[in-house]
Amino acid sequence: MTYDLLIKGGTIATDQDIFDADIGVRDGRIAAIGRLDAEAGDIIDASGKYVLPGGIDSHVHISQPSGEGIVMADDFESGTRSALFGGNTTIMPFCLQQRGQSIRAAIEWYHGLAAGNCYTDVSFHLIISDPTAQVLGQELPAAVCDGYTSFKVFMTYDDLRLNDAELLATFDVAREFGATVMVHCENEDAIKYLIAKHEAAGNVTPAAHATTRPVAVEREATHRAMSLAEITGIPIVIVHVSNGATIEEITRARQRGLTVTAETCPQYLMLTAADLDAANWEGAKYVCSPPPRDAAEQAACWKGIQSGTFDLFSSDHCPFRYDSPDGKLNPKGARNFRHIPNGIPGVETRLPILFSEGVGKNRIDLKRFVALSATNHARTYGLYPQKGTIQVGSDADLAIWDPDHTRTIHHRDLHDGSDYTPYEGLEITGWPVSVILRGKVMMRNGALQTGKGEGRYLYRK
Ligand code: DUC
Ligand code: ZN
Ligand code: ZN
Repeated sequence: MTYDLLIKGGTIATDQDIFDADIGVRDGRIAAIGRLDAEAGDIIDASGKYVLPGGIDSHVHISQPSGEGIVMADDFESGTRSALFGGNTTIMPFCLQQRGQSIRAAIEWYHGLAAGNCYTDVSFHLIISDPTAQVLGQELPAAVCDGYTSFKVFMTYDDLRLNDAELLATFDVAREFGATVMVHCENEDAIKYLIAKHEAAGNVTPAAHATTRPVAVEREATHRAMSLAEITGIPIVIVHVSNGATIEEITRARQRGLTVTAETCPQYLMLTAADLDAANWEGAKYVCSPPPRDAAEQAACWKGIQSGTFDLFSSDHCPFRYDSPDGKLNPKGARNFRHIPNGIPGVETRLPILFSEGVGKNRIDLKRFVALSATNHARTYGLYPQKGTIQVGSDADLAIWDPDHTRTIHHRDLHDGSDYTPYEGLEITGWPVSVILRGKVMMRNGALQTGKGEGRYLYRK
């Protein structure tokens, strides 16, 4: 048998090129690309379909400790299954170091949750919430050397935020050991001040989540994070950018010579602050940070996607059940926006939304879709060219898309552990129909082909 799997007759796209060819897969890797007439253990007819690199979602929260009484709606099994059905073959969730916890303990615990449960490959970012001398001097360098080469830091949330001195010290470790830093940019003191004002005025509905985190809160923190990166001399990743003023800050920093990678997410293209004002506290379904803005900011984010300002399009999948005492409607969250857990599900709908709204509506071409959905994630986080492209020698991680298939998003058809989708009722043209992970057909014509446990952990250089 020449190939284990042959994918015939499809249109292949990478971030550089679009062409018609077959793909031969052997031992989990792409062995040949061209007009291939050879024996194969399995053949997929991809005529009329696009064959794309499997999606890489580099911003996903799964089983992350989320405060007393609050439970994330996805574990590794449901989260990676949902990712798979959304055309992904790798996701990058966050391994949270809780205050007082060692990095090693956090990593071991998180591996325990992932092991044997994944439908996609996974690789962890760390979240550093307690940058003690021991953490910065020993634990973090050791983790980076072990292959945990990226971490996120927060400028907001009491139990996560780092002050400027802590950010600088953490950035210095990243520079010394060559790690990649992602920053959640929102000014916590400004948010606290605005929350107190809103509460004093009795303004505590979900809509207040957006008005206590206005654009300036994000723009100022982004400027500060980039300035601190400049002071320490590191490249920086600004995650989940929601608006035009922040994009302008990023553009200016780049013009000064700083290396800034920028990410946006579907919620900033498809939702607005008006969604948080939905009746009967349903606005809680859309509470995420930074919050969705307005139509003008959506347009600014689309422009950033088209112009190349944004390198990454990620889901920021951070799922909580809506109608549940451990989710959005927890006893306190059902009465005050301040206690609604921040985050929305989206790992399965990220790529269909970008395909339908982006490629389908001629806002971006297929090469840019591939760059935003897979290749740039692999390049940014040290997985390229093993992942994120279609070339001989790369892992055979492939998603076969039917560009003409139209279906409306309903949560009942999705595969995550939440009880809603923020995109209920959105009509999508273009869905992944089959997904291949390292040569194994995981999903075929919309049907799961395997049990959990095929996904592996990816250590990075
Ligand atoms: N930041 C994230 O990146 N995800 C969800 C919540 C948050 O604040
Ligand atoms: Zn964040
Ligand atoms: Zn996130």
